[in-house]
Amino acid sequence: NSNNNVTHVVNDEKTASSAEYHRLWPEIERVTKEQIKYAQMGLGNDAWHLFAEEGEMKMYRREEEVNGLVVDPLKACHVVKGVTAHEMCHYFFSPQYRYDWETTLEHMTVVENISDDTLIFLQLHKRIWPATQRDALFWSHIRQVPPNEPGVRDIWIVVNNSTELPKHPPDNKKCIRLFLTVCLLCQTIVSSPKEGASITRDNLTCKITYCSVVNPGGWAPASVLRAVYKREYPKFLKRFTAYVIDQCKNKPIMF
Ligand code: 6CM
Repeated sequence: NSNNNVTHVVNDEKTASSAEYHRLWPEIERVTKEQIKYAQMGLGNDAWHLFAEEGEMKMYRREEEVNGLVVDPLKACHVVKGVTAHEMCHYFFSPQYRYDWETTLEHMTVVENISDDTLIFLQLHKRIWPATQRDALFWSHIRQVPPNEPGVRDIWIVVNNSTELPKHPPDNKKCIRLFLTVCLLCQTIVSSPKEGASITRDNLTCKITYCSVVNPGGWAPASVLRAVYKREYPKFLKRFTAYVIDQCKNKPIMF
């Protein structure tokens, strides 16, 4: 275990993350940087198809298949008032809130605690008829990202990316392992309060970008999968953002 080798590092500087001594660290670093770039480029030049819109929320997808399996990439943006990027990401990352907002879950466990900002989750998702049930094993990493535009106070991201663990091999009979790469990138914008007044939640706007690519890992009927995604992704983003607003409303602001 590479974590045992770190005691010789005597350093007063706060390290960015204690996960940096973990075997997965190079991958976490690479995928996180890629996801920051991917989320920040917006829709880029690719042909995205708007499939759901409600208020400030817009959801786009591209129809893509790999070996006959639907892997449609999804990008969504949303703007919510009264919460910070850190609060949004905190509720998305932390296991103790997951059952409150994640409606596709049957069961969830943290199988490895790499550090305060990096966990490995094993999740069993609800079965979608007529397909075999799915599970997912993925690392999840939360971090602050330097702001790159004037007007943006801070940026936070959570990245979820499938991984493997010898202790938790896929069953592939009663349950098929799916593969996911998901990110939630949030920006805080703070409007100036009236002269002399302090910042309240009325001054906060959080801009959200959510990106997801899920490979079902084995056969699943394309039309059923696309119908489930079309219904479940908007439901997820609305429910999750409403949940965070509700959780935060009577708490001090967490920047
Ligand atoms: O990003 C989302 N959730 C995170 C935490 O759980 C994580 C998980 C992603 C799993 C994506 C796979 C979903 C499809 C699995 C089967 C769906 C069964 C639906 C049954 C409903 C009754 O990144 C939010 C994911 C929102 C997915 C719609």
